[in-house]
Amino acid sequence: MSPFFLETAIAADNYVAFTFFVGTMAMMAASVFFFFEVANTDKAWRTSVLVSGLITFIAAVHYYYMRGYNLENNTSPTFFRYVDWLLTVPLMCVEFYLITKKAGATTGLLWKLIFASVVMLVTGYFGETIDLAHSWQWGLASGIAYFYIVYLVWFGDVAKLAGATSPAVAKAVKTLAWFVLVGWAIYPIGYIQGTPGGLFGTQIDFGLPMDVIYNIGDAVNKIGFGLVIYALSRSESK
Ligand SMILES: *C/C=C(C)/C=C/C=C(C)/C=C/C1=C(C)CCCC1(C)C
Repeated sequence: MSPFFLETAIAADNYVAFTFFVGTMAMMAASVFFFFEVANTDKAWRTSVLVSGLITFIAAVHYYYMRGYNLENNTSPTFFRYVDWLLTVPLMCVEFYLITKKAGATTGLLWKLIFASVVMLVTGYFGETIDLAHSWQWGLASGIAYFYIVYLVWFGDVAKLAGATSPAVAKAVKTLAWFVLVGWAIYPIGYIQGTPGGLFGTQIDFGLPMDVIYNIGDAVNKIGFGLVIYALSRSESK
């Protein structure tokens, strides 16, 4: 496969491939936006906006690859999907850390978030590829790690620290907490669609291919999450 050109046309009815294509473009556009806006951001918020751009940029590179992979093989690019998540989800944890740091967030909190997200993703990967026979058990383990993150951002240290900062930070953390609770819940739906045991012991057909569900999740969560950080950086800048 040629790495640089769209070598095969996307068939008009191949909407899985189309969502990879649109995803690539959206991630690229978002990255350009965040990178350029760093220069218009107050010093204190530049790193946060930069990290938003890194998240969508890493995703753009993976989406470009996954688009070609899916077009050529007509299968899910699961390995690269998880490589992307393993890089971008910990960076989202860094975002939570950066915006609550002024209220005293410690690197201990950062590592808790990163550790939970790695457990969530590695167990999900096992259930989706290596040990399909036990996909619901792996999914359950992944779900427990997920709910631990939900707990931290809704009721744990992240929530407590956010309450001790400016009203704008508290509001942004609340919005990001909704992303984690609702936006991230799109992914288990993809998992239930795409694995034999799902999360409840059986596969359920939601009528959308797993990759479309995951691609929607990524667009909502990576770009949306970044825009919340961007909006916060605006409201806190003069
Ligand atoms: C940019 C990518 C993001 C925000 C990916 C997030 C992924 C998840 C929250 C995945 C969660 C899963 C479960 C909670 C259970 C089933 C297995 C997973 C890995 C799909």
